Amino acid sequence: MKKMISLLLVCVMAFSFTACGNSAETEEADTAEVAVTEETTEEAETEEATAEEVATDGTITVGVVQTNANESDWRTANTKSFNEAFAEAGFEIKMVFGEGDHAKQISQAQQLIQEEVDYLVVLGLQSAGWEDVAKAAKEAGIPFIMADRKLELSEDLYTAMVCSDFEAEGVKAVDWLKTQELDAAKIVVLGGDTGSSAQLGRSKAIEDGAAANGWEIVFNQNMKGWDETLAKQAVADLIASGTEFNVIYAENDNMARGACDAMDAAGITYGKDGDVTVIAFDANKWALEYVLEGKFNLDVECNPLHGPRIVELINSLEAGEVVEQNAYVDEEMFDCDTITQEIVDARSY
Ligand code: GYE
Repeated sequence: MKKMISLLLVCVMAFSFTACGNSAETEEADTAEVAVTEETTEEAETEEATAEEVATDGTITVGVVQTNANESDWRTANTKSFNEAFAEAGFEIKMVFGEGDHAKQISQAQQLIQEEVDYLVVLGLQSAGWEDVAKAAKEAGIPFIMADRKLELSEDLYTAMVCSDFEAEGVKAVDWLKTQELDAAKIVVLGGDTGSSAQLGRSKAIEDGAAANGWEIVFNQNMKGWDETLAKQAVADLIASGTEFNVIYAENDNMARGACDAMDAAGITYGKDGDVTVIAFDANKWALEYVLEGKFNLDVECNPLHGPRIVELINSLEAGEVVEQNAYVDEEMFDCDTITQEIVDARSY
C-alpha cells in the first residue's frame, strides 16, 4: 500500500509540473502522464493484490535455517526430506544455508523473522548462541522449532524439538565395542563440526566410555564440516607417524569412508576380518552396504528424514493440538554380523 501511494504522489506531482508548459505540448504531455499514472497505478494494484493474495491465501510459510548444502550425504538426505515433505504438504519453504558460519545462520534466522514466516525451523551449526533469535521469534509470535540438533535453549524459548540424542547414539557404539572384547583398544576419534550438538554428544560418549573401560584414545580431532577428505588426510598422517590404533570411531559415514581409504592406501586391514574395527554414524544406504561387505563393523543410525516429522508437528500446531515439546527420533544400529541385504534394500536414504 505504501508503494502504491508514493507512486501516485509522484505521478500527481509530475502531472502538475507538466501542466505549467504551453497548451498543445502540455495537453500531449498530460495525456502521456495520465497514461503512465494509470499504468503505474494498475501495476501497483496488481503487485499489491499479488502480495495480498500470497499473504492471505492461507499458505503456511516455513523458514528453515539449514547448516551446509553439501556437508554430507546425511545432510543431502535431510534437505531433500524437508523439500519433498513441505511441497507435498503445500507449505512454502524458505531454506537458507549457513555454510559453516554460525554468525551467518543467526543473521539468516533474524531475516526470516523480519519476513514474518509462520514457523522457524533451525538446524544449528553450533548448539550455543541462539537465545536472541529464539526471543525475537517469540516476540514476533513465530514458533521456534529445533530439528536435527538440539540447541542450548530454555524450554520457554522454543515450541518443539525433533532431534537425535547424539550421546545415546555414542553410548550404543560404546556398549557394542565392549562386546568386542578387544585386548587393548587404541581409538582414533574423528569428530564432527566442533560445537555442534552431534559432535558434542558423540564425542562425550566415547570419551566417557574410554575412561570407564580403560581404553586409550590415541587421536581425537574434530573435522571442519564433517569433511571426508580431512578425515582421510588425518588418518594418513597418523599412519605415517607410526601411531598404533585398532579402532576408528568416525562421527559420520563420510569420515569413516575417508579413514578406510587412508588404511587401504597403507595396506592396513579393517572391518569384519581386519586389524582395525570401524565404527560410523548416520547409516546412509551406501554405508550399510559397507557394513554388509564387512568394511564397517558398526553403523549407528541417525535418521535425517525430518521433513514428515516437522509437517506433522506444524499441522498439529495449526489444529491447536498440544504437541510433545521434546521428541527424540527413534534410531537403531547395524553391525556386520547381523545385517542382511533385505535390511539394506529397505533403507530410504
Ligand atoms: O551425523 C552428519 C551431518 O547433525 C546428525 O550432521 C547431523 C550430523 C550428521 O553432517 O553427517
